[in-house]
Amino acid sequence: MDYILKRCGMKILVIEDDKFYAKNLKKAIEKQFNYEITVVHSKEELDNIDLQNYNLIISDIFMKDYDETYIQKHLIHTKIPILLMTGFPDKILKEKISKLNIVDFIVKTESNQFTQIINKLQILDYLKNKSILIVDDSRTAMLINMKLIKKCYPFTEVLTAKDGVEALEKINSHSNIKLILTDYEMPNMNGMELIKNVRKKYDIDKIIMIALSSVSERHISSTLLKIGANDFLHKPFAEEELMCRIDNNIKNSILIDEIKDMVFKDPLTNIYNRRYFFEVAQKMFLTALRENKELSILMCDIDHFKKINDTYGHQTGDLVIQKTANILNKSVRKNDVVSRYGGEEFAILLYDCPIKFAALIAEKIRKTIENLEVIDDEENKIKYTISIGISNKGELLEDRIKKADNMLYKAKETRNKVVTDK
Ligand code: GH3
Ligand code: MG
Ligand code: MG
Ligand code: MG
Repeated sequence: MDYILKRCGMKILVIEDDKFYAKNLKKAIEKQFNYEITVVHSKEELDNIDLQNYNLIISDIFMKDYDETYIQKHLIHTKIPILLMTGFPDKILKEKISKLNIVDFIVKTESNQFTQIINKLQILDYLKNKSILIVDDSRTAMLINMKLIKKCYPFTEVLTAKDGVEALEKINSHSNIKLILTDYEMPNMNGMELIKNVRKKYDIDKIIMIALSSVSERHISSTLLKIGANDFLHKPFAEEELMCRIDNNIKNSILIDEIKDMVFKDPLTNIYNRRYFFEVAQKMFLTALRENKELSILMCDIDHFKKINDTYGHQTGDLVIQKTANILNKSVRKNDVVSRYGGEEFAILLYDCPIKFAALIAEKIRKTIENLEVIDDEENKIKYTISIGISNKGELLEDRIKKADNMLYKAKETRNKVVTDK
């Protein structure tokens, strides 16, 4: 799927004679995505369109003023991926349009209206910066699956391995693999062992594994599912069935990500919330003890924040909280955790960070905020400061948080200050 989503700014052409349906479809897509949608309702309009300007075509197969042969003739030379909307994609229809670059059929029913299209667009968007790994010892099977995947999905990379051993190597050296299609019977390491090994490190929502096998013993499929395959397909299967399984599993992943964001992220700042802080802090604390690493905790609180609210209003207060969250996020490493602990309070976990470095980071944050000027909607220029307490001591996580909090309390004696637990 070379064209789709790769160019910046996604442009979609919708070919649909039902004006009411097209208008609502355009609205539904625009509500979710920042895509540019063009709708054509008739042959004349379509004749005047340069298809090369689009990344994706969503087309109805039957239109009032022409039959599918027109669509077929018009779209046959384009390499732009097509999502074809039909009432029922039967074999005869599929044969007729087999030369078109159709990447999926959208089955229109009264109940699903646009959900199928929106889901499909979500899935394609989600996969554009992820990779897939196909594991099979049969070169023929591998090539067939590769061709299908490359045609129908916008993965950044399509990786391959001829057995479980090679697959594990690829997984270790590529961090963005989201989906693995694996054969069962392979030399060196079979699909069962591969799944077991992958699951030691990656949960079923991190890497999706779909097992494919022609073994006749039916109990194999249930065992594969029980040890951690997300799905199973018996060979031979229809290409579209594989695509449905992929789509369903990716959709689940998207939903899980959304739920996690809702549970663990603060909507105002989009950084993690207090719940996530405790969830991760406990794990990090134990890992640090086990691996003999230092874990520093920073408690930060904006000074005289109430005054900002009282002087400029709540909205400006919110803006100051957002800016602060941004600065905190930018001041730490990728694996550190910044969370909104309360109203204008933030807690930061610095993993493998001795207290001396933690103090330097805190001081940098304090200075950045001291030198910052936040400008609100009414052009008010707001100056403010932050106080920070740090600790890396305490046998229990709760003790360490309490100690950092005590240091913050001390910093508040003067404000605009960093106090370290020495
Ligand atoms: P100190 O220097 O001692 O920390 O004083 P302060 O005014 O910053 O602290 P105080 O705890 O007295 O007041 C915090 C205020 O933050 C009170 C609350 O109304 C406000 N606040 C809490 N959450 C939000 C929020 O999400 N948005 C806005 N705008 N204000 C909030
Ligand atoms: Mg095999
Ligand atoms: Mg405060
Ligand atoms: Mg406070």
